[in-house]
Amino acid sequence: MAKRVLVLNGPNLNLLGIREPGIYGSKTLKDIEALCRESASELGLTVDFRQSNHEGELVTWIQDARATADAILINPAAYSHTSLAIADALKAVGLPVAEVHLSNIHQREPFRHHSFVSAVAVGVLCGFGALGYKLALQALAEKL
Ligand code: CA2
Repeated sequence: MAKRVLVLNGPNLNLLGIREPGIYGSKTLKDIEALCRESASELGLTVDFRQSNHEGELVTWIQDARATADAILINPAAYSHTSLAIADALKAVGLPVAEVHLSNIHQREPFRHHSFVSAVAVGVLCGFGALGYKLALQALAEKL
């Protein structure tokens, strides 16, 4: 059976392609979803692609993934830098996690340099734009 990857996107990523293309590129979240679906089918994976502006909703989806997914790809957006709840949930489910950021968070403001999620991720990709999602799916497919 095809392995299932839950792809989670955090707050404000629904605005991609509409504002700040200089930092985040011109692709919309719909474009990134299409890229993930295309890459997943090449890799023999299925993706469940979601976005939320609410920390608790993301935590609930992560908890539910115990029964519905084999791995998690997450761009936690600003919650990367603030949310112990998301990091705890990811640790609790025990699935392989890939963390993705469109921008290189280490080239940006100091408050973006630390992510609570990184400590519970198998690996982290940042600075490759939408390509990071594709690379992360490849890495998770290898891992699975
Ligand atoms: O580089 C990334 O992918 C980030 O996770 C994006 C987050 C930011 O808080 C992280 O530090 C790095 C921000 C997502 C907001 O996306 C927007 C898109 C268009 C316009 C405004 C915000």
